[in-house]
Amino acid sequence: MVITAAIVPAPPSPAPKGTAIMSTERTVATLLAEYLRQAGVRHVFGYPGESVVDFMEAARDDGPAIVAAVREASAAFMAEGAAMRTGRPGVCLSTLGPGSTALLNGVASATLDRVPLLAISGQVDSSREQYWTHQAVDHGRLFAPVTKLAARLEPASADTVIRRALRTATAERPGAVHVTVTTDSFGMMTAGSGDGGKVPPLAPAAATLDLYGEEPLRPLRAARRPVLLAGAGAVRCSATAALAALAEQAGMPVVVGAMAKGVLSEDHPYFAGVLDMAGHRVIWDLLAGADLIVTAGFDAVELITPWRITTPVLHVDTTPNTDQVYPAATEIVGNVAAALSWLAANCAGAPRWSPGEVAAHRAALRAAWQAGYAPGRLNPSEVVTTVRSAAPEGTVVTADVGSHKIMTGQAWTSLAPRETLITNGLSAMGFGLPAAIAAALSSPGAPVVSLTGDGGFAMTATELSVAARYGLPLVVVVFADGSLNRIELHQRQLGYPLTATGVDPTDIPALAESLGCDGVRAGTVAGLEKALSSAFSGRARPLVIEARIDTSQYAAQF
Ligand SMILES: Cc1ncc(C[n+]2csc(CCOP(=O)(O)OP(=O)(O)O)c2C)c(N)n1
Ligand SMILES: [Mg+2]
Repeated sequence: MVITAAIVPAPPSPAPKGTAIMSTERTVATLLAEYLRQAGVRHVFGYPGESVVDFMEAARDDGPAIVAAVREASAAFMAEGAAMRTGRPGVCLSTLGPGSTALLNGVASATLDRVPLLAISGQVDSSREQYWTHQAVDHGRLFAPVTKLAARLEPASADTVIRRALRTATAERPGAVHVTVTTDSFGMMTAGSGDGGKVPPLAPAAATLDLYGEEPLRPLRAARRPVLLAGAGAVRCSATAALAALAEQAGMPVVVGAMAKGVLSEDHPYFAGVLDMAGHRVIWDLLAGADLIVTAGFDAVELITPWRITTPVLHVDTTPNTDQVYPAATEIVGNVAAALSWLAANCAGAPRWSPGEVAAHRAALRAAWQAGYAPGRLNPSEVVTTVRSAAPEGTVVTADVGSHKIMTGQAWTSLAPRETLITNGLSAMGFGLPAAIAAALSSPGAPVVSLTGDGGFAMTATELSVAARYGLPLVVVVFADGSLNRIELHQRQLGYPLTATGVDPTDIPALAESLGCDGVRAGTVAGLEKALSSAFSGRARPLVIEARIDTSQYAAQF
């Protein structure tokens, strides 16, 4: 079957700065910097070492700006956060050996979160590379399992390999690419470009659609209780308008994956909640009770619990249903926005669900994520909703990983895509604060909030000095429960004594002050409101709020 109707154009390549032909007189370092500028990359997040000083020098005048993190591990998460926010490739930089091994978590995270990332590491001089041991690690073997491509930049082929790296990182499904560059190579002249040295197209998906399997319209037209399940692929394809159109046209509730929050505004009458976050049983009951699930750029990495339901699935994504987490007799593969527009134009019949029915479902979901509420205490859901109420329109929020993420993923009302940055692929602690710093640098003027557990905060707190260095008016809210709560709950469920799941007491406001930030502590909703009262107006220093929470809601729900 050939689908011809309502093919919308793919979104434009993310903001390359023109397609100028580059001069062929370039060192590897200057060529790399020039390509990154042309690809719209404004920051390279990294940590220096001797092997990369030539690259940093090449970028010094015209950019991209080198942003020094406190450690490489955070730099990689900063690059991931910048890419999530902007849609353009994130870039991180390390030296050889200990620098490159420290990048690993953020690089793996970008691959599993389907975020385009270019990780660059220096290496010992090429004359010693094959035998040297001091600080020498084989980057190809180190990064191969956690990237789409682990390549070497050499003067003779740098031009092609940089284009290959950028295109590979951004092509569906996007992910991380690592390039290793020996110290001497950075300073060598490139062989020149035979084919123009242009940044390749970096658009996420083609405008056309392929159809595999059975005819797609018959099950959609026959369905009486269909539900849409949207994921990060819908964000990458800028499918917001098409998703809303299909939801309204067919009268379908829309469940989203955590990494797609905001792809349908959460005040839309057909918004039906976030999968596998707080209150997850209510969402799974909705999906189990549906007679058809239409996925929209949904990816298996957005699951936390196994897919146990038997509802038929119509798979719509940029890639075929290669994961097979669910069986699907029909796959519409290509640009997700185009596919949804085509379905909206061709789904006949009256709306299947009324807005009132979806509102009743949302009320049940809200009751579920508020379960375990402790009167008179500061509840995790109240931290999320209180910060949300204080945050101006257009606020970007990041969550770290733990119980607070599960609550934030459901209780934070997201109104637009790329405003809520969550990792659900690798789900590594230590993502949230670095991602928030990068988001603030990437979108000057946008309010940015980081919601983090006290464990993840302890891993990355010294990065606050980076936010202070740049005068970022970031608001960091630490869910202080003295616990690695998500793991503590497992120990409790198994009846084990608590082992190694405490978080050592820290005077968080004092720590924040020592790193050039303002710090305050709150233990009630009123106290939190007071702390937030001037948080979003005219500050030039980051603000860190230690929110002393009661964990009864977590214990009741997760
Ligand atoms: C780097 C890393 N190490 C360990 C884990 C396993 N893990 C998942 S949640 C969690 C607890 C997080 O504690 P905290 O940051 O205090 O958040 P809370 O659960 O208390 O909200 C741990 C240890 C992980 N996801 N990432
Ligand atoms: Mg905690």
